[in-house]
Amino acid sequence: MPENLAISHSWPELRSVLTSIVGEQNCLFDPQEIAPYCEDWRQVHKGSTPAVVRPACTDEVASLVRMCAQRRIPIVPQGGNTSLVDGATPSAEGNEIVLSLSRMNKVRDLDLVNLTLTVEAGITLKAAQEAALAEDCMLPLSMGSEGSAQIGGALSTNAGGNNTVRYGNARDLVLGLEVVLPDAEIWNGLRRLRKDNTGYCLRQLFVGAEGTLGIITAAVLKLVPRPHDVAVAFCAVPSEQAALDLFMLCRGRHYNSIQAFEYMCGPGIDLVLKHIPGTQFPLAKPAGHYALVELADYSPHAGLREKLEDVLGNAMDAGLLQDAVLAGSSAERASLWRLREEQSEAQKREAASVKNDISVPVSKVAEFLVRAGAACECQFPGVRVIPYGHMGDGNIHFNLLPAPGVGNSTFLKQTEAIMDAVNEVVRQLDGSFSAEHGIGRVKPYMMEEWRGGAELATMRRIKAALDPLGIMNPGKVLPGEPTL
Ligand code: 2HG
Ligand code: ZN
Repeated sequence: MPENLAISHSWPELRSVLTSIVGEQNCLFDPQEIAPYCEDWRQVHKGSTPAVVRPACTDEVASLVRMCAQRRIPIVPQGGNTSLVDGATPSAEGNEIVLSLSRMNKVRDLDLVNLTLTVEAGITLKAAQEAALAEDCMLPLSMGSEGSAQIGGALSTNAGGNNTVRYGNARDLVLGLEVVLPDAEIWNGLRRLRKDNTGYCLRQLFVGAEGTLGIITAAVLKLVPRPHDVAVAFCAVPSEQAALDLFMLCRGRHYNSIQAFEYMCGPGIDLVLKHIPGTQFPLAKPAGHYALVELADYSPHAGLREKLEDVLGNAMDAGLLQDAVLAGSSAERASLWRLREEQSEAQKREAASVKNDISVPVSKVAEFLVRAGAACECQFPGVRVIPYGHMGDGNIHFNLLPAPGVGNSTFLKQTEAIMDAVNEVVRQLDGSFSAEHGIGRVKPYMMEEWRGGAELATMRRIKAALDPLGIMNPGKVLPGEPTL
């Protein structure tokens, strides 16, 4: 805990205050009940907290924040707890309260003419998608963790996912926000306007701030009509460059319908087939590199399957493609997508991994894969390089697993050295060390080097202006202690 945060409370008194705000059944004090809120999804980071509170509404969030501000108690806002950079769990010191948004999971409004969905922060991405689908619309934010990840967390990290290539990040999909500020004031910015030039764009300040500037409690999200024609192909390609060339070919022909273009490598697919029951390899023989292409159109008569077949035929003639399979039904689409979506889970079941969620300009993504792979193989002999990700928007999850026979804890000691090696290539290619997972508690130490000077100084000023007590998710995003 920062020194300036003097605790002026006793825990027994605090318990009764928390209970009076959210009710007894929504305050967890029992260490066993609390444990899942303290550990990250990867089971790498374990923190501790005296209490988890689960408010039901924005007013309750505001009361909790007011109470914490008065007593200088730091708050860790938590959604689905799917952060891959330890952004949503408390520190090991045990003096931060976890504020879980899970009970705030209502759909507040769906405006079909305006094409907007207003939801509370604790709704899962999947539930929000389903609410849109029920009205023949689509919420175009989609990712492997969508069954657990919540809208508040997705916005707080500016999540990307599989459809970024067409619809952008979470940031591009948000029109309005409701936020409880660190002084407990509620900012109701739930506007549903597509044009609204009224000063600084406050909502974008909270998107990607990882809960360090306030707690997002509700959001207005853009919808699109539900696509009625979808074509998916799983492709074996001879190289990283061929994958990128295939992307360019598909994008050039179908710029308005390309919805996802994902890269996977041979060892990554092998891990999915090994660890995820029910997955099947869909091609005749294995390859070194794969791409998953999805085209979607709002018209049911777009003929996308034929169009995709045609473009893949051209790719084959040009030597960019070794083999491909097109899904013939929605069940087949889902099973091809599982080969991509289960990459993260399969890696987790295999061993601990060092994750590098990086981005480079799309034009450099093949070069990045080749150069970062070579750098790691040379500097960390035997390490297993298993990258995959959103090639169409230049975001690769450049993950590494221990060499056979090397234990997880020995391997994880090399985390910083491995990240440095990868980031060196990222830097040379004008990329970023954090693409869509955020900074959390894992990467603040990189901020000085990558964003130092005017950029980091401005971020610190914003933090100090909005959260002068430093009670909002301390230790995340910005390096060092909060300043008064
Ligand atoms: C994905 O694209 C997620 O599957 C998770 O962003 C990436 O686990 C990872 O490294
Ligand atoms: Zn991703």
